[in-house]
Order: sequence, then structure tokens, then C-alpha cells
Amino acid sequence: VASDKKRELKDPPTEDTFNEFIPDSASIASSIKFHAEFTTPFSPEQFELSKAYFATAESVRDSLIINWNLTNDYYERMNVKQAYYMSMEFLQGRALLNAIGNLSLSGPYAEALRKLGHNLEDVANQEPDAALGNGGLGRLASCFLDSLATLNYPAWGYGLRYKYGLFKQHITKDGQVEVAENWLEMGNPWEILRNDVSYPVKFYGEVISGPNGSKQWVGGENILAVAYDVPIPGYKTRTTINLRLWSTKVSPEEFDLRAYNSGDHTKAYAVMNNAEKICYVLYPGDESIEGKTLRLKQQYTLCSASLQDIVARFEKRSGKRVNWDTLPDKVVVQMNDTHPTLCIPELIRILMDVKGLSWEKAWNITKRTVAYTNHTVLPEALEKWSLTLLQDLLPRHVEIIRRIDEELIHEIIAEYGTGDLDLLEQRFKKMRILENIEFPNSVLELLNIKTDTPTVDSVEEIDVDDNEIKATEKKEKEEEEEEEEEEVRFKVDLKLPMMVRMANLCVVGGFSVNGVAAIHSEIVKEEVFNEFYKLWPEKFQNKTNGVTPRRWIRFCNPDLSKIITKWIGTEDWVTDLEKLAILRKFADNEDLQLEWIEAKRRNKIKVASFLKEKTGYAVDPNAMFDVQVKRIHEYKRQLLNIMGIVYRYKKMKELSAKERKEMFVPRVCIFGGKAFATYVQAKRIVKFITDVGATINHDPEIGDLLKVVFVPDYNVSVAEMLIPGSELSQHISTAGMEASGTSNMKFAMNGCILIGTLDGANVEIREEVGEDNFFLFGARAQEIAGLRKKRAEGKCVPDPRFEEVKAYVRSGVFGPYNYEELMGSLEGNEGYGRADYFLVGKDFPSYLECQEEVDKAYRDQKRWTKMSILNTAGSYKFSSDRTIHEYARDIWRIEPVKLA
Ligand code: B1H
Repeated sequence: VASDKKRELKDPPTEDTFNEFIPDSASIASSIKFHAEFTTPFSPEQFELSKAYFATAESVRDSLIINWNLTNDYYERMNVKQAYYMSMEFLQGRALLNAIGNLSLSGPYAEALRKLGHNLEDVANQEPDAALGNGGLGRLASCFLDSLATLNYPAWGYGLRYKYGLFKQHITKDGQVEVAENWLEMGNPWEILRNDVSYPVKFYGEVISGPNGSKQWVGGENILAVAYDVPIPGYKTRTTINLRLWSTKVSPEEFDLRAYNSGDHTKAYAVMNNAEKICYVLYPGDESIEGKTLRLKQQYTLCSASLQDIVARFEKRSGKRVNWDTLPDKVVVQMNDTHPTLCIPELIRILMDVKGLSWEKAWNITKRTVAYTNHTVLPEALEKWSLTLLQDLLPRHVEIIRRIDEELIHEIIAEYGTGDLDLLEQRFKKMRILENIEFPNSVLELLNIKTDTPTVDSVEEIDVDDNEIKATEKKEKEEEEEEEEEEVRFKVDLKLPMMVRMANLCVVGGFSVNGVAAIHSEIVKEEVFNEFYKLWPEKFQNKTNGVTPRRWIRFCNPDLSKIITKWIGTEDWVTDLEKLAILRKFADNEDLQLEWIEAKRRNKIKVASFLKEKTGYAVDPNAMFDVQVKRIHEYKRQLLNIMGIVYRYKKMKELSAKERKEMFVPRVCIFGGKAFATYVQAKRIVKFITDVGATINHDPEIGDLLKVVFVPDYNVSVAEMLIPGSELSQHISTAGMEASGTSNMKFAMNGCILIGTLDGANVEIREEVGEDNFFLFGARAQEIAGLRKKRAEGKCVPDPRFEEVKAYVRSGVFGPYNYEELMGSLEGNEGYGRADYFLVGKDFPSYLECQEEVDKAYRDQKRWTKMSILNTAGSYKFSSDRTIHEYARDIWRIEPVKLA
């Protein structure tokens, strides 16, 4: 395959010639055979499945590398402006079917493998998921890469190559158990090791002042970041962009050969381990100081290596005369949440200390280059780093951050004046990057505050002084007091920890700040960053998330895709998702409805056999498949779902067999998702769900009327199988807490109907698919604060049904586990939990009533199918192609570049 294509290298083809390069199955088969013999780590005698996977992947990789080289050479030649998506997470999932699908080679590959005695689907299932991410934030980054390549935008992703991805989840009788995910164990055919691309990264050490105010940071620990490139193919285009992942190793000069040779192997290895462990795991536990340091080292490694790389590329492409002012015309860096915040001080450091620019220039260029996406408004998730830790690890960056903070304070003073010092101080409290850290002298001087401001520790001495003053004249004393009041005003409580607020740094240093759904962006502007919004309204915008329709319909749901193509009359919808709207006019058509139901049924059967294999539970494909899959978190309220199920179960038990059958629509309730390893309450929720399942699923009175299944190890490839086979999906977060959600979009695209609150992207999905085709319940975002207060004050009358469920759980029906920590969190104004902070009890009645509506709708299969079709038809807005066009137009200012 490769050699056929190589001939064309000199003359890059246009997009129109894309299809001319499709090799036939015979040449593919010989390429696979070649790799089976010469590249895969297996004996040549046998061509078993795992070997077939590697050989197939290697052969696809050849095609990718050709296009990837063409694309990069072309960008280089054209010196295009490039966007760089900086992210600690990329949740890529599997690559094989996606790659051959994008290359339009699925048919020939399937045929080639058939000739070699294998089935493409079985071969593809051999691939481990690349789980270099947690959930939505990481998967969004991967969807963006797919859209960027497909739409021919010059862009790269930068991330870290974790040796162990997100843990594997086992479900035992004790709940979730985490096991390391060694995804690289068998080798990774989708990456290219770039020993020619590496950068030194420093930690610790000290800052030395040089001539003319210049600074030099001498690192105390020096490591090397080495690039691994992952080609990202676009759909039906030769554009193949790059995801560059950094791995860390000891830099040669640090390896202690002397220690090693003198027999102190441990010492020599310790240095090596220290470097390598930076990229061992995604999100290492950060409760210990060592854990915190490691996370910060990870973040800095990503920022430092990537920016050195970007700056080097800019210089190379600039030729002899480098004009640093034009950096923002060639480079834009998008920070995926605050994890890569250090990009800001790092770019300044490189420009000043390495390239010799002035502070003014470096700061100005940085502010025009870097943009920030916020993904959460949960206060506990807004990153803060201890100043002492940062100071220790990155002393030069702390100097830079202090200076940014100082300039910010001056800008605030310039904007608002010094008329109202109380108001000014309140603003500083909200806006400063440094928290609980004394004001710089320049500010104290400007505000006429004595620079020898007493610290808290010495306040008592002042009081003694005051006592002495008592003897003096009354007038004099009043003056003293006034002065002292001012001093107190700008004093800092030294007992509080000194912190750096990363989100504030991002808002100050970024030229753009965006939220990820309309309602979320409003909260960002009106609440979380309101003071900044008032100062710089033009910085703030919304970019509603999206998902790639290639992976999330076309490839994961081939049956539905065929139907869509047939009824729309073209396959163009795969890159022009607005065409899905055409389906609206056929929503009542009986033929379409029959085909639609049949496709859903086949997908449900696949889900049923998967559940049987993974959990042992047999479920009836005629029942409604009701699904909630996402990270386990209290705000996502899996607890609301399971409490609703318990209520349903209890009511069923109170009826006769006949009544039960009449009253309830049979349901299979499916849960999936991982709890962060140290998040105890989330793990209790997993345990609770599996206990409820164990009781209900074995209850002979209930049979197929209700099943509760927890899918272990939910990940991207499980989602690709589960979503097409779902009928109802739950997106039921406490309003105002889910920034967007992205699986809601995938479910809607696959004709699944949503039950949800007015939160995140649900709001927009409901607008698009129509109110009649979305099951809405629950309190609104603007009500939440008031409701919480009322609850905490004990002013709420509990719903009797909710009380009934809690008592039922406490009675021990679901086993001997102590559910007190869970039930207790849902009540009271003190004690165990947090007085139902997530308002599960508050929304419970409206949730139950809404679920009754769901049953009613499902009984009328014609109505349900129409709703399902209208969900797919109304989901086009949620293509990541739309989102990426908006980023390119409104933030990045980049243009598509077709190879020509
Ligand atoms: C989202 C995160 C996140 N927001 C910190 N924030 C993490 C923050 O381990 N950490 O340190 C990990 C993840 N993830 C999600 O982003 C939002 O909750 C979703 O609502 C949103 O759809 C998604 C993509 O924007």
C-alpha cells in the first residue's frame, strides 16, 4: 500500500483525487502479510487474532504516515497559522476502524482480512483503548482533533504519553476496584517515536540575575521530554494532522555514570525513575505533597516541551529574520481547562530569558497568543496551587506570575480609581491571581499605605503602641485610628495558605475565555468570572461543545447510518450534519419507522449479549433500555436514578403479578462509569447500585420487568456499543453544575431520548429536538442557591415518597452494607453529608412524575419511534465540526488549508 502511494509524493493531490488512491483488497492483504512477517512481535507461524490486529494496524499506519508527512510538509511550506490544542487528556479510544473508515478503506480491509481468514470486527476488538483521559474533557479533545483534520484546519494537539491510562475498573462484591491499565504492553502501532524531537525540561534550582536586568534560571533537576507522534486522519481527505505526546526520560548528563560504576546502582536508578515517573499515570493521587508535586511536574512538562517546540517551529519557519511580534499571526494556543495554565509564564520565560525580549514585549505577545476554555464552575474543581510548592519547583515562573498579578492590580486601580477602597479591596479578593499573599510595594505606595505594613503577627505590638497614645490629645488619636483602618484593609491573613489561582491567571493571560455550553458560558460571565467580565467583556464567549459524527454515528452505528443515507439520499451528512434535519419530514413515515425500530433492535441485542458476557445478567431485548453512563460524581446524581429505581421496585413488590405487568413498562436500567480512586462517596454509590442490582435481578417476582446492571470498565469502546442500543438516557445533574455534557449529544444523535434537567447542553438539545421530544424535570439553575439555603436551614417539607425510599434502603433489603453515609448525605442540616447539597430529595418527586411520562410514551411505540427519529434529526448542531468552525472563526482566526 505504501509504495503505491509514495510515487505521488512530489505532487500532492487535491481532495478530489482522494478516492483515486484507494488500494484494492489484494494489495492490502499483501501489506498485512508483510507486516505479519516482519513488523509484529509474534512468531510467523501463526496468524492468530492478536497478530492480525497488529499487522493490520501497521499496514494502515503506512498510509497514515504518507498523508501525515504530506500534510506537515505542506504546512511548513505555506507557513500557515496553526492552532495548538493543549490538553492533559486525550481520550482517543480505538484507532483502527476510525482510521480505515476515514480513509474509505473499510470495505477493502474487511475483504483482505476475510481472505486471510479473519473477520474485521474481531480483529478491531483486539485493540486496547487509548484511555489517556477521564471523561468528557478528554474525549472532547479527541473529537476536536477528528474535526480539525476532517475540515482541513492546520492544527496539532499536544499532550502527555502516559504509560498507564485511566485505571481498569473491576466490580467486585465490595464495589469498584482499580487495576492499572497497561495499554502499551503489546506496543502501540499508532505512534511514531521521534528521537529527533526532544527538549530539556527543568525543575527546582534558582534564578540568577544577569546584566541589564536579565534573568537566568538554572534548574536543579533536568529531564528530557521526547516526542511521540500520533497521526490523526481526517474523513475523506488526505489531511492527517498530528497529536504530539511527550514522554519523559533522564537527560544523558544527569545520569550518574560515576555512581553507577562505583556500584551505587540505586542512586543512578533513582535519577532515572524520577524522570520517567512523570509520565507513568494520568492524574496520580494528589493528596500527598509528592502527589501534588508530580501533577505539577506533569503540567509543566506538557507546557514547557510544547512551547519550546512551537517556538522552535516558528523560528524555523521565519527564516533569517525572526519578528517576534508576528508570533500571534502564526501561533494560537488553546488551553483545555486550567491544567496547561503554565503555558502563560512559560511562553513569557522563553521569550524573555531565552530570546532576550523585554517584559513588555513578552507579556504583550503572550496575551495575544493564548486562549482559555473553562470546563467547570464547581469551586472544588477550580485549580489552585500552593505558592510555596510552585516557588520551589518553578522559581522563575513565580516571579513572572507575581509580576502579572501586580500589573493586574494596577489595571484594576486604573479602571476603578481609588475612591472606594472597600470596593477596591473586594475586587482584589475576587480577581487577584495570588490569594492570601501580600500586596506588592508599588500598590501599597500608590494607595498611600505605609510600606512597613505590620504583619498579623506584629499586630499586637501596634495595639500596645495605641495604648500609649491614649494619653495624647483626642483629635490626634482619631487620626491615628483612621490611618490604622487603612493599614488593616490591605493586610493579608498570614495564617491562610498562599495560593495561586490558575483560572484567574488564564483569564488575565488569555485573549479569549470560553464556556462550553450557552448556560455554562452565562454562569462564567455572570457569576464565576463576573468581575473580569465587567473589566473585559470582549474576551468572553460561548462555544457549545460537539462530538464527531464519524465515530459517534457513522462508524459506531452502521445500521442506522445506512438508513439515514437511504432516506436523505446522500452520505454527505457525515460531514454536513445539518442534512440530518431532512429526516424530520419522514418522522411519521411507517416504512422509515419500521427500519428505525429494526436497527435499534439489532443494536439492543448486541448490548444484551455484551451485558451477559460482562456481568452474567441476562436481559430481555424487548424491555426499554434505560442508560446512565458517565463518571460517577455526586453532582451527576446517579443516586437520584438509583433511588428512583428503588422506588419503582418497592411499588412493584406491593402489587399483584397481574397489576405489576399492567402498571409498569419493563426496563433494563444500565449504569456505567468510573469513580475517581480517592472519591469515597462516589465509590459508595457504585456499591449501592450493584447491591440494588443483585437484589432485584434475582427476585423471581420481578423477572424481566426490571433489571439493574452496572457495566464494568466503561470506556470509549463500550460507549460505541452501548449508545446505539439505548432508548432512554439520563442527564440529570443538579442544574448549573454540568458545564455541558457531551454524551447527551451522542445519545440524541443515535435516536435515544433524553430525560434531563435544564443543565449544560441539555438546554440546547431540548431546543433543537423540540420540547415534546425531551423529558424535562427538576429545579432550574437560578433556583438552586435559594433551595440549598432553605434545605440547610431545615425549612423543607420532605416528599413522603423520598422518605419511603430512604427507610426502605435502611431496612436492609439490599444487603448488610452500611448505607448510612449515603442516606445521611440526603437529609438534615448537619451530621453526615451536606444537607442534600445536590438536591436529590428536592428533585425526586418531579423526577418520578417525569419517569411516569416516559413509561406512557414508550407504551405507544409509534410515538416513541417518532420522538427517536426527531432526536437524530434535531442533533445536527452538536457536531464538533460546527464547534471547530466556530473556534477557528472566532478565536483562532485560522483558515482551512487543503493539500493542493
Ligand atoms: C469537565 C473536568 C475535569 N470539566 C479536572 N472539568 C479533572 C476537571 O482530574 N481532574 O483534575 C478532570 C476533569 N471535566 C467536563 O468537560 C465537564 O464536566 C463536562 O460537563 C463537559 O462536557 C466536558 C467537556 O467540556
